[in-house]
Amino acid sequence: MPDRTAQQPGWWRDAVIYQIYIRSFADADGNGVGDIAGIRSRLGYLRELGVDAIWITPWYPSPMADGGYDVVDYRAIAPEFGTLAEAEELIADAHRHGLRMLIDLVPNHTSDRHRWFQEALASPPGSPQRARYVFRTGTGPGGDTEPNDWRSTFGGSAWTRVPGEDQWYLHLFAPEQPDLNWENPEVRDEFVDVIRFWLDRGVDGFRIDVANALVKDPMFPDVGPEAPDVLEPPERVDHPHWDREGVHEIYKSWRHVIEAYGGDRVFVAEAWVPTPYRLARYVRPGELHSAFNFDLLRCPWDADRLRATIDENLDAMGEVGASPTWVLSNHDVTRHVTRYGRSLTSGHGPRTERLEPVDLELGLRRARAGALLMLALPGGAYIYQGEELGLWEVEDLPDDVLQDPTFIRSDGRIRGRDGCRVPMPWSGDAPPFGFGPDGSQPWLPQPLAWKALTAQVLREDPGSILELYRSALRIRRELPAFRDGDLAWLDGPPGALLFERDATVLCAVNVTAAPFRLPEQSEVLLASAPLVDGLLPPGTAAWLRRAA
Ligand code: ISL
Repeated sequence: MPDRTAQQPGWWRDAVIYQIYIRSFADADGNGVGDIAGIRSRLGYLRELGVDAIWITPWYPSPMADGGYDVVDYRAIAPEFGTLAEAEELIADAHRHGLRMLIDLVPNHTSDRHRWFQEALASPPGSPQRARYVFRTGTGPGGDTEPNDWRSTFGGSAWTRVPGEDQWYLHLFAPEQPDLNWENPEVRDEFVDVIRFWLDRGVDGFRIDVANALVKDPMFPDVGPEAPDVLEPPERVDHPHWDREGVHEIYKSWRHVIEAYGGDRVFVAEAWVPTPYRLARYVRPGELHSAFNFDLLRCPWDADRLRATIDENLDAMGEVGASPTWVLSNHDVTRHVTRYGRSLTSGHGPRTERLEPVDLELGLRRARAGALLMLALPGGAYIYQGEELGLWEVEDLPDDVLQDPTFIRSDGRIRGRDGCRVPMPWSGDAPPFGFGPDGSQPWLPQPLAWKALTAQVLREDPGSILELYRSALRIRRELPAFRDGDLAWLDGPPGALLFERDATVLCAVNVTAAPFRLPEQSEVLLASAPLVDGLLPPGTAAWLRRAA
């Protein structure tokens, strides 16, 4: 077995990082969207929860065509979120609370309102202003047809025509998100400068948005009939615009930039790629520090599939000396309480109109067990805001409040990602549940039933999921067995997962097995649900300690 700790020691290898979707975390000024002041007021909560770091989704000025992933100015803060001075204070505050802080870098595309894109539209074809983006001549008479068959991840063509011209521009996401031309050295220099700008302000690292998209096949060939459906990750290797070899050059150059700053600053890649072995290429020595492994999140609640996913990822990361980074939920996928509450848990989507009924009680039970599984695995983990409260996907949001471009671009066939972005319930009996000041209106309506899931209510219930996360994070911090390292599988009944992290610490998960007896002479450190007659029931996980 490869020695995973052989290279690149560092805090990120086993860190637990909390994802803040800023619009929905805490709204201090009452305008309906979360803000920096709101985050600052909740740092105590995050420290008590026991995470090591936070990652904040884009906070830059943006028309919000895609929740802020359409950036107008990479060196400023959106007025609805605060000011640059407040951002700097937040970084300092986070550090005072012992939390590292990552921010979101969006290098694949800008907003169409970005100065560069406005200049491009105002300049003629072939001009240096246009060369910052990907403009191509249309095909057919008059250039009336798209340059090729590439599809937007949000539905529809990936090309939009410039009015009155035969020129089209590329957008792998919404038309308001034109793709940058990474063949252009000016674009490369600009992002190095942006990275330095934020490192100079003290951030501990960056999450790189669609890290697998920056480089395109220069021949722009058709993708062909297997063009992926809306929001579904591609299956294919050697795709003309996903996961191309050329992206690795960029990340090697960024590694030099960040190393020069010292202080253990890191990059994490967001890259939906077909296999863990493709993902591992992003974290080879000299490239990025970590990369989200979305396989756990795509994996149904099935013991064999979970075990295979875990093994494959440990193996792939081990081959390059990197550490895996586990994720159960984020702002793009159906919350896992809901996924796990469906009999066919097909992973993270799709969010079509025809949804199977959901059993939220079952989903919560499995989500609790899933948390203990994820947090017992070797490597780092991300917690998406609200998963520690057991929030479910809000699937009955009225059409007229939906903002996700996938909803509009799929003609309503896909509900989109708003259901996992509903603002956090903090306290009180009625909306806005402490998300904003009383009387304020959150940008998406919160379910009334969330009054039972506020941080305040759960904090007072020792059996709550919030207390389970807190205990798990405390134990994980205290016991050296949970540090960066390996696992060894032990025999368990079919439908169960049983592994040890060292000779003394074990994790047992009853995925779908009959209740079973835990290994002899072991003491239960933490369980996601009570044992019944000394047996671990289905949908339950436990951490155990035994004498060495
Ligand atoms: O979510 C996916 C699969 O379910 C991916 O295809 C995802 O859309 C893609 O990896 C990019 O996501 C990121 O960039 C988007 C933004 O809308 C997402 O919120 C962000 O996480 C464009 O910037």
